[in-house]
Amino acid sequence: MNLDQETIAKLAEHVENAELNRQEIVKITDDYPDMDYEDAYAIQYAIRARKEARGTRIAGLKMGLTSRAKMKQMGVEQPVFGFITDYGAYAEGAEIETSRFIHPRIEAEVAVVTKATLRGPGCHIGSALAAIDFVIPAVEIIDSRYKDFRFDLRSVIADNTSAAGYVTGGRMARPESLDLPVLGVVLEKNGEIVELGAGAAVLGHPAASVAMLANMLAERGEEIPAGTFIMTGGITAAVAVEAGDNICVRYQDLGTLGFRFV
Ligand code: 0L1
Ligand code: MG
Repeated sequence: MNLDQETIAKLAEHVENAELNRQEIVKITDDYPDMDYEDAYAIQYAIRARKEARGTRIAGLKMGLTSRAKMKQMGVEQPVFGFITDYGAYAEGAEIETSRFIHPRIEAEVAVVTKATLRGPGCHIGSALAAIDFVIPAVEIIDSRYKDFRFDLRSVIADNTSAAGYVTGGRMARPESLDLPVLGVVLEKNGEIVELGAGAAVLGHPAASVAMLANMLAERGEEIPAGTFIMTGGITAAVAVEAGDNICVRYQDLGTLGFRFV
């Protein structure tokens, strides 16, 4: 680590305030070029602690930058993880206040809920599938706190991987009833198809993303407890949204998830 605890706490407050006040900031590596990955996760965990101290419940975990295309674009080989909150949750049919965000984008994903503890290292698709209770459609709302969504990997980790909200709905299914890599997704905005994808966009298999999360947490001496809700990562590219947009996401075998921004 290159930053001291006082700086970590100061940056956590700075980035969290940007979220709470919907005010964009410049990426923090501009002022702290020596910030390393450990510092970045320390800032993310400090933001999480600030929220928990105010009574926010951590509703689950998320993986980000899980598609090869997005990793290549960022010039990185490693996906990232973050947390999601109780106040970020929306149900199918929701009217989502666009003013809660700075410049929101949505990504079609699948989420899973686990039924057994998952502990790395050495966690693989098989162990992840055995630990998944069910799969459910989920659309992530990302909202980088950085100006124009311009950041580097360390800055985005500190900013809780742009996590801002998530909409769940559709139909749950047991993982063994699905062929997750070829599970098709169609994302429509205002009646027009804007993105298409299949589960394999997520590290080849969404369960591989769950396994990777367990292995990344193991490096910190942590595990994924049973009953954890996990957003596995974007199947489609992120789509910018604004007030008035109607979103409909069709999932093969898992129903349809609709909501709108007001
Ligand atoms: O969930 C994601 O894949 C987003 C990770 C952070 C990068 C971004 O804001 O696009
Ligand atoms: Mg995502």
